[in-house]
Amino acid sequence: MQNFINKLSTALEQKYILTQDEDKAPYLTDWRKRFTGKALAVLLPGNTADVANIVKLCAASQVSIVPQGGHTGFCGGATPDNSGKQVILNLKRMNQIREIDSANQTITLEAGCILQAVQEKAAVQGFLFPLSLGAEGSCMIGGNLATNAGGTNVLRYGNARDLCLGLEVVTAKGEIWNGVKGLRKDNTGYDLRDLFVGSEGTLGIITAAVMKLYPLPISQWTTLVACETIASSIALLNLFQKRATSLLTGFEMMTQESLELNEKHFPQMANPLQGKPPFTVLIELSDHESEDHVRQLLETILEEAFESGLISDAVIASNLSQANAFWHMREHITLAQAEEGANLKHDITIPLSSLDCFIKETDALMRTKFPGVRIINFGHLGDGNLHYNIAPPLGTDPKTFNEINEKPIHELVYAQVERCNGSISAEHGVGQLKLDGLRAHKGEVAHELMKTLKRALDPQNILNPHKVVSI
Ligand code: FAD
Ligand code: 2HG
Ligand code: ZN
Repeated sequence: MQNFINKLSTALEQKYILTQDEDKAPYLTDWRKRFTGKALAVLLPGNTADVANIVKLCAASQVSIVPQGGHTGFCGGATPDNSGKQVILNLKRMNQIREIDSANQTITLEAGCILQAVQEKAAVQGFLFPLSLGAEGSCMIGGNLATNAGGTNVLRYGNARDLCLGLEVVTAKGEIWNGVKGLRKDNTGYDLRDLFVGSEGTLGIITAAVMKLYPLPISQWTTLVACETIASSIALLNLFQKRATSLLTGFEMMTQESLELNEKHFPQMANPLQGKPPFTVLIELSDHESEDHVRQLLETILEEAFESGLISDAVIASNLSQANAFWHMREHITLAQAEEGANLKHDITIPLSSLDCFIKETDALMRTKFPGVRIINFGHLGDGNLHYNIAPPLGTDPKTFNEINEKPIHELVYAQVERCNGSISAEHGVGQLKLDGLRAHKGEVAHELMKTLKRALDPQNILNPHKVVSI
């Protein structure tokens, strides 16, 4: 292996080849501290040619590569295995914005750009880069594309895939595919871009992308409302979709149990709504016309919702800092869960028409079979995407509880997801966490097709092996 490390120094300056334990350590464990691995080396390429040269060397020596961005993913996709024979290819040095094309409303950027930096850069030029998620201060565009990240604006602007127009990718052979085009129409055969988006580093290494930009809205209004049932939350969503149409940019749901956990760890984030409603919904409208226009629209819809009994209370944010506080309350649930200790995550989508039934049935089954568990259910209701997370009963050691109950709890939730024709991964991907689950969920034909693609694009199986599909 020393021979291989020596060869690497022909492709990359020595200081960007990390082989000492203390240098590698920050790259070996994911954000959630759920996965840890070992690595032969951590490589920090500075440009696409570096990546291509590294891949060629790895291919020649049969060394497998784990691509890595901010390492904030929830499924262990960016964590190496325990063999100590894989290299981590972290793209953080590739953080240049190549171009903002105002007429085309696109941004061309390298994979290592931090999401928040991209949003800020776009805003300075008067544009909205709509991808937005809790990890935006550390996740990277390459990771967002590789996981097809979702977040809080999908309802209006779509997920990472919908925002992507073109890609630059280094293939498993170390060739560079230049698909850096900002075209909204391009029907030239198979869509290679769509193949790499969401492939979690198993088919190619994304080095750059062309992404869509939108005009910055001139006004945004945020409100928190109280709903007694999930059915009324969905009816409320449909009302907003009908009355506000494309002005509706956020529709998030938090159960009382989720907010209680939040308040336990972040008392400053108490729910401003009265009476601890079973479901708190955060709604955001964005407008390009005027403050008054959107404010009046919001008030009219809320009045209608009160009159028809869909909501029992509402608080409209009176300024930006209050709006931010509402969003922080929503985004801190993940952090509150991390503070509380290990928990079991389920990132699922259910058709909105089956969501009421899913929650009622699954809650009842969960509470009967696993008495005392806390159901930390929240998520992007506008997308039918629930984070149906399970925290162990109070007073139980999370590690011991999860060791015994992880498998049957996942089985219960995923059986319910199947019954409702939903998905076991809405936005977080598959990685190593859901490798087995995917095989069962996807169906044999689809799973075989995925393996065929993997074999065709990476016949040596050197790109992130045993993530997403095993061949
Ligand atoms: P990493 O974790 O480094 O990698 C993720 C996967 O992509 C791995 O399989 C890796 O091998 C691969 N990969 C990384 N870079 C490349 C590349 N350049 N080329 C090829 N493959 C690559 N996700 C959501 O979808 N919605 C949310 O609302 C959301 N909220 C979050 C909130 C918090 C607090 C946290 C910690 C995470 C959240 N996530 C969310 C999950 C995570 O942030 C996303 O999955 C994000 O897109 C991962 O980006 P990353 O740069 O950290 O990728
Ligand atoms: C969110 O929507 C993220 O906040 C995290 O996707 C979800 O913590 C989770 O399970
Ligand atoms: Zn989410």
